[in-house]
Amino acid sequence: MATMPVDRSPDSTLALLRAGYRFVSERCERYGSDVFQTRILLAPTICLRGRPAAELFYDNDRFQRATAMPLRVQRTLTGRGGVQGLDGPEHFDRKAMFMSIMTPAAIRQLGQLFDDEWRTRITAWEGTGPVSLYDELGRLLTRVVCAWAGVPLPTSQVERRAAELHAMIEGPAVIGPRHWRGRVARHRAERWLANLIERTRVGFAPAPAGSALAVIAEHRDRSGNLLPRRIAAVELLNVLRPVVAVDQYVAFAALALHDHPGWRERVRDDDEATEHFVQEVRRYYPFFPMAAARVRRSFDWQGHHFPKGRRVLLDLYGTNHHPALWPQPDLFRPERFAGRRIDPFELIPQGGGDHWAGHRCAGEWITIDLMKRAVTNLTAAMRYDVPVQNLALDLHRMPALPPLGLTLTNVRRAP
Ligand code: HEM
Ligand code: MYR
Repeated sequence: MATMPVDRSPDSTLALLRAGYRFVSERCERYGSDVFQTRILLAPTICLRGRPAAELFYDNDRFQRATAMPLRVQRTLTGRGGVQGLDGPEHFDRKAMFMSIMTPAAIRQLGQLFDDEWRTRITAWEGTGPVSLYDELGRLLTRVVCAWAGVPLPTSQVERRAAELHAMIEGPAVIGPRHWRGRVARHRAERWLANLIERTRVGFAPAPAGSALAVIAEHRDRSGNLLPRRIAAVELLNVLRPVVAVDQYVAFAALALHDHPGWRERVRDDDEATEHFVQEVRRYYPFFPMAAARVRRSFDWQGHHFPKGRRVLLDLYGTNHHPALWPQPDLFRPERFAGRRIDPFELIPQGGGDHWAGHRCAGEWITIDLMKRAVTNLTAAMRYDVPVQNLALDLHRMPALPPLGLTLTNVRRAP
């Protein structure tokens, strides 16, 4: 049996929070191994990166999700009782509920709402002072996703709900007030949506057929039971929150256009170039750092023992930057995608494997579609300046973002 390298520190939780996106890769480089064991949250934890590791991690016979997600992540980002923590047939049915919302027509409809809203907002941005792209897009996407999902949202509530959704995304991997803001936000948002689910079910808040609200409110499990309203709220949040999270990728796309201005021309009227650009933004920029699972039954792999119950973390960011998969991984080069088949275990910013059978992100196609539209809006629909500001990405912070969320000035409609 090969010995798995072991990180000897008594506990690495703080080291992980401090090191951020490079935590796993730094140790893999030190040990010369894409598998090692450390202690996180006071328990032995196996960390993995790379293509073979990703393929292993998405094997449902070997791993489960029940009890895998740290509580601090559940209390902020994911909630409790939702699809992320389910296994087997229960997961399959719940996931099918999400996938049924993601039809090509529905994705197009969301995209059109996004484009319409973006074009309206350009007029509002014209003639105002500096615009924080992350904040503006957060509000814009909150309005758009609620309209699309059938969730009523008065204009007076947009700011507040956008702030709650942001707080949930910003809370899981920090200690202190920012974490607590995430918890409070989740509590409030779940209460809001549990109420809405209830009113929808009794007919007081009718939901448009096929909308996320209708699908989730009416979903029945194998025994014919509706979801408890709190869990239905968690699942509705699993649609609203991550669509708003696309604002982070839009800010990254704008940052990439700023740092690589040659691409502004290349993406114009070129769907393929836009696609490569967006895939490279998803590969290159740090967002969802790692996925968590537990060993379902003991097994050996590549000479290493994986005991039943052990927590395992798959480094998504590290796999997207693995030198064996991506030559010069730390250069932003969209052309690397020209002629490259997208493998389900190599490019995994939103998880790997199969969308229906496993835990791969249900919203991956939505994300790509919205990002492509954002790139087109940034390059063809508007003009703007990027004033001098600190644009350094802080890889120590999860999620990472330039300090002011990318400020634009002199925004105007394209001639
Ligand atoms: C799961 C990332 C956008 C809905 C996931 C996972 C990741 C991820 C890493 C977990 C994979 C795993 O556990 O193996 C992202 C990123 C996004 C994004 C970076 C960019 C903003 C979206 C969107 C939606 C969505 C737009 C819905 C409209 C979901 C759902 C799951 C999920 C429902 C749970 C799937 C399951 O457990 O089976 N996402 N996501 N995500 N995502 Fe996303
Ligand atoms: C979503 O809202 O589901 C998509 C985007 C979330 C990004 C969150 C980034 C920080 C998460 C740290 C989680 C660690 C999981 C083991």
